[in-house]
Amino acid sequence: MNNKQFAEISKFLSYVLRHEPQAIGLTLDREGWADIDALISAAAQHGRRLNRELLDLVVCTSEKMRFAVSEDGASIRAVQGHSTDSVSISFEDNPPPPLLYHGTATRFLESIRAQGLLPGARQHVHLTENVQTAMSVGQRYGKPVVLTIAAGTMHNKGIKFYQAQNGVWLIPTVPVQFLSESSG
Ligand code: HQG
Repeated sequence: MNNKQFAEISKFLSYVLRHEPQAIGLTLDREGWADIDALISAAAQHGRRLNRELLDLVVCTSEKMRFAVSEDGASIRAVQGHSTDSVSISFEDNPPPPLLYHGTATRFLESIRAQGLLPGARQHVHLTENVQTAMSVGQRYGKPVVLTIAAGTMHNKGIKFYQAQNGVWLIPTVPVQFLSESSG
C-alpha cells in the first residue's frame, strides 16, 4: 500500500466510523464498535475494496492512532473524533496535567473569545499535551494559534476531562475564563 492508498483508507474509515456509518449501511454500537466482517462487506457493496490485512495495517501504523481493534479481534472503532449521535463512548473522568493546548486558526479567535471553545460538529473539544501537535492541528484551518487551557484549575473545580485511547484529551466545552492566548 502506498501513502495515497493509506490516506484514502484512513479517510474512509474516519468517515464511516466517526461520522456517517449509515452512508454504507453500517451499524456502530454505543461504544463505537463496528463488526469488521460487516464493515468489509458494506464497504465492498459501496465500491471500496478492503480486507483484514489492510485494516490491520492502517490501525497499527496510523501515526495518530485514530482506530483500535477490539481484544477479541472482531471489531474496529475510531477512538475519538465522532460526530454521529449513534456513538457515545463511556469515557472515564481522568485528571489532566495542569496545562493543555488547543490549536486553532487566528480567524476563529474573535468568536472563541466570545464563546469559549465549542465542539463544532464533533462531540468534544479536542486538547493535547503537546504544543507542536496543537500548532499542526490549528494549521489545518489557516494561520495557526495555540491556546493554553488551565486544565488543572478546571478539573479542581469539578469539570470532567476524558482521555481517548490515543492520548487526545476530550471535554465538552472550555469556558473563556480558562483560556489564554500564549502557548507557555
Ligand atoms: C474551532 C484532527 C469559532 C476549533 C486533529 C477548531 C484533532 C471555534 C474548529 C481533531 C470555536 C473545529 C479535532 C468557537 C472552537 N468559535 N470556532 N467558539 N470553538 N472552534 O476539526 O480541534 O486527523 O472539529 O478551534 O488532529 O481542529 O481527524 O476540531 O478549529 O485532534 O484524527 O472550530 O481532528 O484529528 O474543528 O480537530 P474540528 P479540531 P484527525
